[in-house]
Amino acid sequence: MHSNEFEQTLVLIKPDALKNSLTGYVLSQLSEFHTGLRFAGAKVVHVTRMLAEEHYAEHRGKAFYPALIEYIMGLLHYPDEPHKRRVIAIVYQGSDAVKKAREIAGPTNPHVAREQKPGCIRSLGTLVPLKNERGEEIGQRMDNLIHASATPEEAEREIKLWFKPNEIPPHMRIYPVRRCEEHFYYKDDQLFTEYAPGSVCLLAPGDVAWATDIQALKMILQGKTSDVSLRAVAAKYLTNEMCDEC
Ligand code: 3AN
Repeated sequence: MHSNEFEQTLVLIKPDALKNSLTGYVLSQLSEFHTGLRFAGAKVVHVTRMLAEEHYAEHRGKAFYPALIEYIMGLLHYPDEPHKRRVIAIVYQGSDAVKKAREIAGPTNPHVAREQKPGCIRSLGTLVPLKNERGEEIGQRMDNLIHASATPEEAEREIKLWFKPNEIPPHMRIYPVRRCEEHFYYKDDQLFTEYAPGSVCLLAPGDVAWATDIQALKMILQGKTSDVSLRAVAAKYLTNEMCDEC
């Protein structure tokens, strides 16, 4: 089968990996020498609740969801040190990028990872019991050190959620972009075309944006339903702007 040397995937080095000083190890495991994958984008992100909830939207409603959100936001590993709450977000590019990063990450559950794939990154992770108010165990939190997109479709959704086009070099961008022709402001889950006090300018004329984001914003303005939610577009523009729980 013909492989796509421009395939991309999103890897997140999560707060437990940072706390355990495993960043260098993870980068080394994923290095071009070992995987053939190249960096297409990289940044340090203070994860807002909005970004966390959009990233893990598929898990909304599950017992472990609240802990999962607090985990990726760094609230669990750095409860009293907001300045240390961050993840490193990386876009890797190369043939079979999604599959290769998933293989190096290993199974989701660190115990399973240790049994089935000793040596994979997640085999160094840990499980933490989750309890309800009565102290009864209701599940487990999986502190598994890194995230790696599950499929090329998920990779596209996640890369567009975490990265603006101008954070990826033009020749490495694989999703269509468009130059914005109007202003889009955001405040309290609402979209405006003119500045409203307290609003944040997401996009201005001349800015380069993901084509699907511009399309979504236009549909939202027209009151239509869009595949990409307003929060999914806004989250990356609010990243490293202000923190909601500092
Ligand atoms: P993966 O990260 O391997 O793609 P997903 O997308 O199913 O796995 O789950 C995202 C994250 O949610 C996992 N990395 C893990 O931290 C957490 N998670 C998934 N399933 C469970 C579960 N059954 N119990 C606790 N946490 C879970």
